[in-house]
Amino acid sequence: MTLAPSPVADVPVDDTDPFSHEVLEDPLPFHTALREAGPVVYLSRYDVHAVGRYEQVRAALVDWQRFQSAAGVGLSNFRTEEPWRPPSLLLEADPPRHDAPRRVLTSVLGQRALRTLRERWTADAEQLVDQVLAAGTEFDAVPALAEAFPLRVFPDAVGIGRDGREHLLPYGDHAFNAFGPPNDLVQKGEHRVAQLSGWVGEQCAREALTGDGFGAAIWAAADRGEITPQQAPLVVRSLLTAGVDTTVHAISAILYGFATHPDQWARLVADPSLARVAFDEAIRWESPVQTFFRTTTTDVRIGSTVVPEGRKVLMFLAAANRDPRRWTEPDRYDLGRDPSGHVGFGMGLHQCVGQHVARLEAEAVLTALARRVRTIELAGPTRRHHNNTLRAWETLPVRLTVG
Ligand code: HEM
Ligand code: OVM
Repeated sequence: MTLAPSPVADVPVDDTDPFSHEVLEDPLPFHTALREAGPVVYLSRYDVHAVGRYEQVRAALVDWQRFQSAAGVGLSNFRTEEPWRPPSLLLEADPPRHDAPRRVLTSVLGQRALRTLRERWTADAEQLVDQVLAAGTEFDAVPALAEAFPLRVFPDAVGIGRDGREHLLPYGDHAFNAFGPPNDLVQKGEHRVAQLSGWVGEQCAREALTGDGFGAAIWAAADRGEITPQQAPLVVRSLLTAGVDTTVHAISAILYGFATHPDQWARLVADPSLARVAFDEAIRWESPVQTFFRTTTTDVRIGSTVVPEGRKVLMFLAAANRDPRRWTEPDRYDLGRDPSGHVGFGMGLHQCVGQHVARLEAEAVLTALARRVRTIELAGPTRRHHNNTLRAWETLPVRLTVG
């Protein structure tokens, strides 16, 4: 650790590339070093400041006035760089522009919509689990469950057509890579980005959407004047960007948690009402969305360091979610703890507006599995999927026993 000059005090400097394959394969040692180095660290590789402790990550998340989103929540600074697509009206907006789209999505994804979906998704999950188990008890859980369930229910819930749905995961994967630096992970997506963006854009038109989904509800809000007709397609785009890969990797995280903590699976089987805690604890423990950036709107003091105005700050949600200053035995996947307060969905104004959708999907799958599956174990070598923002699995071979 070296120290760099700063107006108030020396700030710890780290030259690690957090978006390198080495760190993406196993980010935990870097997260520990970041938290240990201090409340804020300068990442010389990217000329940004970073926070990894729970207290500072949470403080930045809730302070939207001094840590803005409208300059982009990735490394790229929209004040000086052209965004790769028109910015999100939610994620990449500050008040007051953020307010109306946010109100619309809060209502569209609210209690009433989810009540009707709960019954349908519970039945869909039972059916999928029956299908999977009928085909065998040893399989790769990523395609068979983690990808299959969200792809079975979410595009229908939004109301898009059947053609081209295979574009959803690659589009989301690229969007989450694009928050990072323009490294090989971004480059590998670039040859397809025009085609993928074109397809996603077409799905957001009123004519492309069924009459009864989230998409139609967003257009209905435009008809009522709550957002403009120009805004409606971009709000639909937010669902298609943020709503698929995230839930896929969250379900993978849950299955990996249980496969490596068999005592916790026994607990869930004995008490299926723990499905909700199991989901939030998995979000805390794995943090499927690992990081987001903010941009300072003024000089901001963090600890004894002043981050100047207009600078990018990288918030490590994943490091905060395992900060021993906040969590006891943070590395344990433990259904006995209260995971509330984790920052895996963010916090404050931008806190995930789709979290109840994600929770409902995961609860449906978990409840269906808990009814039939006695034990889950890993059945072979696992492989990570690397993404600049997401913590993900490519392969999770599992062996189940049923009874
Ligand atoms: C925002 C994570 C699922 C839609 C966020 C943020 C996080 C996050 C960390 C905060 C971004 C920030 O503060 O800058 C996750 C995780 C998910 C998940 C871990 C799965 C377990 C979903 C789903 C949807 C969705 C299913 C859509 C149905 C959104 C949108 C925003 C958002 C639109 C922007 C909200 C705003 O800026 O006001 N999500 N998300 N997410 N999420 Fe999710
Ligand atoms: C969006 C959005 C929101 C959350 C995450 C995200 C790609 C995108 O509004 O487009 O990641």
